[in-house]
Amino acid sequence: MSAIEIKVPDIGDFAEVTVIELMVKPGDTVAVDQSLITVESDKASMEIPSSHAGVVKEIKVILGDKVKEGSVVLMLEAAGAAAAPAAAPVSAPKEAEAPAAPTQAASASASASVSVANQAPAATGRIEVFVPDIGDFKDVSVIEVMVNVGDTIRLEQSLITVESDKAAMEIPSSSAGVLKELKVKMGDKVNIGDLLAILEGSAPAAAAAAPVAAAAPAAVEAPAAATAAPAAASAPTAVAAVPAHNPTTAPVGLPHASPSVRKFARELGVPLNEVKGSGLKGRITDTDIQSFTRSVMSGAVQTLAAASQNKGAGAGNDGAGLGLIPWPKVDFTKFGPTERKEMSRIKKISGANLLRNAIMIPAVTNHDDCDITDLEAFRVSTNKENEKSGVKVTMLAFLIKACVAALKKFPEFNSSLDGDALIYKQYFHIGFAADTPNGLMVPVIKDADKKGVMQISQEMSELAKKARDGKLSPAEMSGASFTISSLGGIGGRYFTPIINAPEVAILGVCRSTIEPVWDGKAFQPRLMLPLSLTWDHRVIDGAAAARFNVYLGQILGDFRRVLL
Ligand code: CAO
Repeated sequence: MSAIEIKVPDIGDFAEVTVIELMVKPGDTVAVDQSLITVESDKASMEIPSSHAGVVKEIKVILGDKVKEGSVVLMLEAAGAAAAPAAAPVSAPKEAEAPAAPTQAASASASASVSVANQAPAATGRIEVFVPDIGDFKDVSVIEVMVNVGDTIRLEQSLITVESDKAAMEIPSSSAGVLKELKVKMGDKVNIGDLLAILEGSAPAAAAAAPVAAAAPAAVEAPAAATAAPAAASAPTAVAAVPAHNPTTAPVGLPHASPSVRKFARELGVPLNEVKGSGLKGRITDTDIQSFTRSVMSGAVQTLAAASQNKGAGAGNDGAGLGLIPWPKVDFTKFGPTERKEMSRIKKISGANLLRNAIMIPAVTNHDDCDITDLEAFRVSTNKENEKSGVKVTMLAFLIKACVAALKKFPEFNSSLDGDALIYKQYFHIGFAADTPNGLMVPVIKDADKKGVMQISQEMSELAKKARDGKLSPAEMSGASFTISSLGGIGGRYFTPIINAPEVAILGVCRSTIEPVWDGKAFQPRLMLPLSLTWDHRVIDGAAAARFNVYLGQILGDFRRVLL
């Protein structure tokens, strides 16, 4: 085994390129021709492949570094037969593989390029634009068309983006004029010399002298290095990939991403221009593609295409963004008379929130019953005593106080997820679901730990009235750290409430009923309250949820336990 330097090979007539992506790390085993880093010039991003197989010992570049031919990219411990023979060091791929006097060739091409470019804007009349020399690549795919028929094209303006398996490159126009016809479309395979577009030139007549030369792409304009570059494994894809024109304009509207990332996005059907890049200068990385895909799959975002498909589909997402089959569209009038009524604004808003919370939270519900016989007797007698005060103590107010005690004992139920961390709230703001003519609303009792049952009952009745009258302020509906949804006044046994994100749990309560409960000697008639606790399994375990319910039941059974 021997350590060898892997250097940037001949990258054509680019003096310096920027390292925009590191694709391997120390310890990785790399194969011959495996891409190591991605570098970028103004026009093309290109992956630098390894000329040898082996294990990466040390990376010699960091993101943002400027590198050029000969810069050391990394140290490799070469392995087995793939290792370079000592006589042909990897550090000199160009000399070893491209002996055809690259310096002179390159400068010859540069001057040819200049002379042609000088003539180019002079073209008039019909001008054909061809695919220039794109090195020794064949059948590169058109992955983006950047202009439309009728556009006025500047000299050097990028017309299309093509992609080989190693490099994405923009093909600029060799002439100025109005685009009359585009001869390629997305997905076409193109080669050097293919007719790309037809322009109508508008420049001075001097151009007539060499219209074909101006439009002709290939031999004259190509960097000679490209033709000199052999097809060896370590051959500098960049050289071959760089389009003939020197860049004069920055790419417009093209998302920044390396060829492998573009390929990855295409495989997943991710629209690259909708992905926010987190890399250097906003470059889109593999991780960005993965996060975007996850967000779409979870329903957190929609692609623009899915959004426009769903437009007009009412409040609902039709599931296209999740890869589900579309929502059934039925002509109900076939089956009987119907009437269409718009949903209330509140229903539309809460519907979208409920959908997100139902899909995104791995929620589980634990059901339990607790004995509130004594508590109910106390509540009834308290209300009798306080009849004249006008404040009626409700079971829900006791539930709020009992939940505060349970939240103090099990603080993760009073938390929220923040990436990989939990935010533990040291306040106890309890939301309660209120049924209103316009739909479900959740007013919040702030600092419930600091308030007595009487005060909570009074605030609840005021907030519930405001909710029914549609007069709740946003502040009165925000900041909850835990929510209770009580159907006790209506009926039912158990249900599975949906967590009100970013909270991590919600308590559902149904109607209490007298039931026979075995006390060890006999069945006793006891008032039993059904509890349904839904919790976020990312934050809470089933055992903790069962303990929460048991503790809550103990408190509701005997409030003196709060003092313990
Ligand atoms: N068991 C038995 N009786 C109960 C009870 C329970 N768990 N909870 C309340 N009751 C009784 C009350 O004691 C009251 O009886 P009286 O009139 O004889 O005193 C009666 O039911 C009505 O109570 P209420 O519903 O007016 O008062 P509340 O404090 O229980 O609830 C509020 C207030 C605003 C939460 C309630 O009116 C409400 O809107 N509930 C619906 C919540 C909801 O829609 N949840 C579902 C969300 S998920 O879609």
